[in-house]
Amino acid sequence: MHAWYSSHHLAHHGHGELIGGELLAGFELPVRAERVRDAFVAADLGEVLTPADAGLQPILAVHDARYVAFLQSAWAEWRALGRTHPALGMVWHAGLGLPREEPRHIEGKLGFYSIDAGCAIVEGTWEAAYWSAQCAVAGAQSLQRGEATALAVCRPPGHHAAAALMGGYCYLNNAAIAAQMLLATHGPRVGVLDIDYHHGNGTQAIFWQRDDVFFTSLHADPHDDYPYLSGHASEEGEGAGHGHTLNLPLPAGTTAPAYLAALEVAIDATLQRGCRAVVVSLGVDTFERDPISKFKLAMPDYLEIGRRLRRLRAAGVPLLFVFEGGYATDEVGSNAVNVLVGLERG
Ligand code: Q9C
Ligand code: ZN
Repeated sequence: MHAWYSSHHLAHHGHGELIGGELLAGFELPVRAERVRDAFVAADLGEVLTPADAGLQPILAVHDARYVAFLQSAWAEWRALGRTHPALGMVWHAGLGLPREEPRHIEGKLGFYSIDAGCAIVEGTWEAAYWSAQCAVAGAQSLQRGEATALAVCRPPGHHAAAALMGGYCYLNNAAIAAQMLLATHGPRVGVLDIDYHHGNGTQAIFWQRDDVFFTSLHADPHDDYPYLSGHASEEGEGAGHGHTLNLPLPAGTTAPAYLAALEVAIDATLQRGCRAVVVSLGVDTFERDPISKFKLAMPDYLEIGRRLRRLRAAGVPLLFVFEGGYATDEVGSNAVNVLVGLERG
């Protein structure tokens, strides 16, 4: 198996995060991706490769061109106001239900293209987000060449980003970009299995009205945790997409037995929908010592998650793992890579 990693992610750094109304040091740190890469090497699972530049096309197959242009120019527009600190929006549509028109002012644009204040933009944000997406693209190409498994060490993460919205540390939806690519070779249907602690609201939104991508997600009950506004079991997709979204919210304090039971439900549903390739949004913020989460998975549980995923492999379904959340920096690498170890070695 190959892991796709780009050091460009290091350019996205130096921003804080609004936590409970205070601007504090953020949790989404460069060391996270370094740890995942290091753990992949230490586990001797395969080679770490640097993605080629596949350009904007695979990104634009998922994201609006105006949004992508905003991401590319946001820092320069912010700097033009004389500001050198990270850019952060303060104004949101918040469901007024009124027509949307792109503002000219960067402060307006930051809000226009955000679901929350979780996405500061610094000088290197576009560079990092672009290459994070290229890791996912290269991972999808691994599967397209016939490989059974690949890992995209994406940073920044992606599953909270929608077609024209950033949020929750995410700018480009790496998993959605890969799933969209895989449709060309593994259609008519591919799956996205999101096991990050938080609901993959951006991915859900992107495929909400579509029947070619089956989205299923295990996450904290949104009544009690971020992203609060989506991820309920009642959300099943709309129009042609009805029945192609499956949310499995779980309560605070969830441990392995309930978690693995929900994972089996998600795997069953993915097989039942006839998905011929699956993108796993691999967040390990379900860990008991994660600083922002309330599930209680222990280190060996990640091996077991991988073992359970063998059922997809046995059905001939290739798997692309796309790194999402996970903020316990000492264990994030082992936890993410243990999923792959459980899958490969049982
Ligand atoms: N007290 C990902 O894991 N802040 N994003 C939540 C809860 C935002 C998480 C604060 C968390 C975003 C990719
Ligand atoms: Zn998360």
